[in-house]
Amino acid sequence: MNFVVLTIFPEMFDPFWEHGIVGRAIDHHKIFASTLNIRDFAEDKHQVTDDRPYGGGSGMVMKPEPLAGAIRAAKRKCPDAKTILLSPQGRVFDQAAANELAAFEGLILVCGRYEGVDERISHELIDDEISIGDYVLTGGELAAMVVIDAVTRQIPGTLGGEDAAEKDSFSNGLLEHAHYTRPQVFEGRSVPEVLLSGHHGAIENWRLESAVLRTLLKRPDLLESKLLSERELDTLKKWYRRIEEIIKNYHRDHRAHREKK
Ligand code: 4FV
Repeated sequence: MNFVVLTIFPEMFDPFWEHGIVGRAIDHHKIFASTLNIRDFAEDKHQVTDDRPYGGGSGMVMKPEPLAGAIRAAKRKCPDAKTILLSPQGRVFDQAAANELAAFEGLILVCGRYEGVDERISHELIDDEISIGDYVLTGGELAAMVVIDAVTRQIPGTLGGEDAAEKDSFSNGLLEHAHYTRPQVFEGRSVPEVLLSGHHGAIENWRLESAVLRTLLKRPDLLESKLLSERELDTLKKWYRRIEEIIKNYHRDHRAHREKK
């Protein structure tokens, strides 16, 4: 995977290329990453990359010429790459998009600034538009880092264990189970016994239940949009019955309580 980032602030990426999973993936040549400064493709001596909007209004717009020059230079460098503009108008980025983009030879990531980029760039030179969320950033750089980070994790060999990415949140459409590490007791709270049992079957069951319940409590929308496995469905039914029983017992006890009064 070859990432080419087009930005007027390439220095923002220096620390990003040097740390964590992305930094190690670069060191181990699992991914290649570079930036192109859009300013270097501005034709005037002041390297201007923005101008006032036609039709008036506040803010500035990124000029098409420097952007076009930078994109064409990146495509020469990485002909099979997909060119992506990071913008609030894009499809919202998620794990499925990260998995899909990880299959490409390369990604050219165009970072806008100011109010946005001249529309004629989107038509001619952009293959896909991606948004990291429904809010407005001051620039596309942070969005590009989010995409690079999530896509890099899907490149085989970049995470510790081979299958680490498969066990991720969202990889099976559920949130991840709860995680614990030493000490066994922290401020009076101990680790669930089953995780100390060494009984892999029981641990796996516990983790499935933990993932299903956390998803039910925190992101029930994910349960509604996913094809549930037998075991996931059984876990939900078990808790459905449990809750039914609690309600039934509550009414029974409440009735008894009311009748006593
Ligand atoms: C954005 C987002 C985003 C819009 C104007 C940069 C800003 C400025 N990019 N997901 N949300 N971009 O807000 O990707 O040029």
